[in-house]
Amino acid sequence: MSEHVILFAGPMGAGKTTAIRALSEIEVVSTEATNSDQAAAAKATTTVALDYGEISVNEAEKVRLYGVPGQKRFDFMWTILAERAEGVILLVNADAENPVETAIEYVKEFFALYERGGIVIGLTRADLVPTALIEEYANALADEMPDVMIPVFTVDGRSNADMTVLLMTLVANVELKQAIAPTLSRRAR
Ligand SMILES: Nc1nc2c(ncn2[C@@H]2O[C@H](COP(=O)(O)OP(=O)(O)O)[C@@H](O)[C@H]2O)c(=O)[nH]1
Ligand SMILES: [Mg+2]
Repeated sequence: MSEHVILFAGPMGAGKTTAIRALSEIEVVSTEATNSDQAAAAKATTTVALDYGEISVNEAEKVRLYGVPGQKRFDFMWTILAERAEGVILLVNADAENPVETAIEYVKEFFALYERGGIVIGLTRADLVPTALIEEYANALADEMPDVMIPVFTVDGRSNADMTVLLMTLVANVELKQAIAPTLSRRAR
């Protein structure tokens, strides 16, 4: 049984927990940590969660799904998981402020995973805004990082079908990269 480790990242409210629940074949495990950083958060407490789910692609392949908190102050979790992660699904809520800028910010933050396996962007909550054009995201990415290929989809975080398309696109990218990696390193020698 081979396995993939995939992260779900993105701002709070983007649908990470929901998406992992929509995909997972096991009951999702969520660990909660209470933040008392009063300076950063106006609320008395902010709950952050690390979610874990699993899905099998076929009899021989399992995908471990980890939802990681978006806030930089929790990035010790990211450091721990980053060693094993092969790709990241960035969920960005289209109904938040400046979602295009947010998407670019997250791509930069998780760029190491682009190089290792891949990044895909899922634009969630697009049903709640009059226009959410994926072209805007694709164009902003092309301006900012011309040589980078990151697929952008509109998805409903609650939909198993939508999330499966997004996940399988990423897994395909990861497997392609792993398949050609030996060829590339042979060529580099
Ligand atoms: N209308 C709509 N609601 C969504 C969509 N995706 C997620 N949600 C809802 O958005 C809320 C926040 O999702 P959650 O998974 O808690 O976000 P997280 O903070 O990233 O874990 C939940 O109430 C979800 O049901 C979507 O595509 N459309
Ligand atoms: Mg959550």
